[in-house]
Amino acid sequence: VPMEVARHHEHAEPGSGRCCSAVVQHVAAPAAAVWSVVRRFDQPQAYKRFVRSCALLAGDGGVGTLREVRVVSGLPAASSRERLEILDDESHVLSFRVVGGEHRLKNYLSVTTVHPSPSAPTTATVVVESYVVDVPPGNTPEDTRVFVDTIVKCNLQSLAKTAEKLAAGARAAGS
Ligand code: A8S
Repeated sequence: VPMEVARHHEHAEPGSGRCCSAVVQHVAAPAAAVWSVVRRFDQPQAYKRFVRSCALLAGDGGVGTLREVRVVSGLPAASSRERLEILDDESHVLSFRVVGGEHRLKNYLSVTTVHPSPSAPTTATVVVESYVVDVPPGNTPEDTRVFVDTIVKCNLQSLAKTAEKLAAGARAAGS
């Protein structure tokens, strides 16, 4: 991982009872198309399949915005309250923190970065998402990592599909 990328994903050394991981996703669309989907903190349902609905409780999509996400049934969760911590349109960095809700992922913090692919910088993108979270009582760090990695991988695969469709539409329209 280039230094440039690693810099944004250096979470403070997780103490005991915390765990962290990172997921990488390749996308066959330009970084601008991917970022246009990621940056919409008010619309996580545009690509996160576990999100049933999202309402803003404060803010208008900038840093400090608070959202309440309701999740689909079948998960050990009902809702999540999340605060936007970083939204950097130049470096393509978004970070949010979970500040409440009915679920087991206490103190979840994630950072997502969007990079032009080194092999095809104008047409392909690499997305890196890292997180740190408390290990829920009764779970192991490994259990927790498997659970969260699964959700993040699903989200990033769906992000890739969404951005690829968006880019294909833009090409067809001749823009
Ligand atoms: C994200 C990432 C995660 C979301 C988790 C890990 C969550 O929304 C779901 C199930 C839970 O048990 C926790 O970027 C929580 O959204 C799908 C409600 C936080």
